[in-house]
Amino acid sequence: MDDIIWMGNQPSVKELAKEVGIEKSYPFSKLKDLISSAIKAKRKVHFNPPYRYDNMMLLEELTGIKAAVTKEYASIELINAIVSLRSTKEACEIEEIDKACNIGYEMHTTAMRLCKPGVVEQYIAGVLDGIASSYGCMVSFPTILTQNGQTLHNHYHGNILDKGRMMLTDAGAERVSNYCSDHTRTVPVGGKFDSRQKDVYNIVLACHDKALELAKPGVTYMSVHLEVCKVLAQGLKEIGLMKGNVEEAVAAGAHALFLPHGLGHMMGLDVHDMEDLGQIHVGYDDKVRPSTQFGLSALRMGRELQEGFVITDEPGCYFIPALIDNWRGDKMHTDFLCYDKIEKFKEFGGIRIEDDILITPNGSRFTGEKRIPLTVSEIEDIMSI
Ligand SMILES: [Mn+2]
Repeated sequence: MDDIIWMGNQPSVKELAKEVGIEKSYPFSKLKDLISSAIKAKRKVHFNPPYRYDNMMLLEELTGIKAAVTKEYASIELINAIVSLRSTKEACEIEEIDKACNIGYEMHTTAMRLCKPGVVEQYIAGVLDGIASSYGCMVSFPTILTQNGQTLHNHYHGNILDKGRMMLTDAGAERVSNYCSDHTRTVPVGGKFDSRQKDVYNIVLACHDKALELAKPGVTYMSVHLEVCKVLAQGLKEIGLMKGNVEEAVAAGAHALFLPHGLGHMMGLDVHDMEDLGQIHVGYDDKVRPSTQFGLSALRMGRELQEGFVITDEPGCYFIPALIDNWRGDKMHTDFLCYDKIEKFKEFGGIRIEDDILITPNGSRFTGEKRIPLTVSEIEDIMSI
């Protein structure tokens, strides 16, 4: 009665269980006895790696395994089974992702229209939260919206937008079903790219297009990432920031000064889908193993693509002053990096472009009905309205 008074009629646990297809219920109070007898009978008890402290403590109570080490006893068989179920999206899941992307479209196009000199970042970030809420959703992760896009996960929204800077917005919507969208756009404050911004932007756009061209079933995302890095190095060579042989530069990891993260990750029921189960089980397998090289080691998704995967395509180009100083001081990759020229880009910031793509039988397609303005002219057009 108390629940009804304060919150209205609530579904019973039994009703909730039925909704997800559980026919036979078992009282929670008996769970410990059930597990104890299974352990006594030397049966393996399978559980996921817990990431919430209350679940760690509950697992300690149920299994006798100390909370501090429950993760180490998580079941690899169960993790692999869940990853294989969730990696390939069904039609009803794709429909939810498409709907989340449609809300993402409205969030990003609104951010572009509001991006004017003198506006405080937090105002725009707040409007984006409100758009998600107005569709009964929430944001799929704390919005990244900043004119300091060179900091990859910048959640500080206190700057006043300055003419001459660019605003990077990495944001998405999460539906009640928990399916997400995750897009990034980088736009010039005030609506016009200057020539240097246009040059770097078009290099990142070429990287983004390269991934779309290559992503299809049977291709590893690691190989797509590396091809994208070559497009980046080639473009930076053409504007005088890199030099030497592009293949060798990428093999050495010199381009990672500008792109210290990976091309993308699985996306779906969570924005970094299934990574709470351990990224290694989601993005890698026996054939494709993670690299330890700076930059490539941050690639979350390296394994072979299959039809039905939803992944992000999110290359970027960043000028991180502390990293530039650090590498220059250590004389890192001096055969490939033109530090005198790079020095002049220290105030540039960073650019990232991100779309969510569905792997189809022969290639890939964007998720969502409409593509968020992407090219220099598309962005300048929408920002001039
Ligand atoms: Mn992302």
